[in-house]
Amino acid sequence: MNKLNPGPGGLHEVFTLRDDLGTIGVIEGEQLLSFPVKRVYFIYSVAQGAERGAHAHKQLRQLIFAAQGSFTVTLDDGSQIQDYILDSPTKALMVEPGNWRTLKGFSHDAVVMVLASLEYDEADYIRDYQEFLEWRGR
Ligand code: T46
Repeated sequence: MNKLNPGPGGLHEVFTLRDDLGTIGVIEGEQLLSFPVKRVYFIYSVAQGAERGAHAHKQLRQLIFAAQGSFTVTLDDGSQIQDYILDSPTKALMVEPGNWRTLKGFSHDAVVMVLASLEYDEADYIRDYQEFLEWRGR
């Protein structure tokens, strides 16, 4: 994978092999999988117009990509806000801890794939924006 844009998160190009039989995308190596994957989850059948996320994580690192369809991830580190359009399985977004994230603009067929560094733990979430800003020391 190659890093395309550094920022509050980071968009990476997924190594992609195409031939007459189809396409294989490969996520491997320590550059992106710099954490042991403890959980894989996926989100699909998203209601039209829905916005997901609206929280931050204290420890969790995640690699997010669109296995199918498209959506936009907005990352806010408390001072900088950046939109990332995930519209191809050839792109993957690394989301570091301490970023308020929102996901919106889902296509009807969107499948969000997430590789996560930790198992699910509600205690790792910050779901209040003011609390997030205080936690970031803003
Ligand atoms: C992120 C985006 C892409 C579980 O029980 N286990 C899990 O692994 C997850 C992810 C969720 N849940 C439960 C917790 C809540 O009761 O499912 C419900 C919705 O979860 P959450 O608010 O986390 O869903 P999203 O789609 O708003 O956010 C999730 C991740 O939390 C977030 O880090 O980047 O997906």
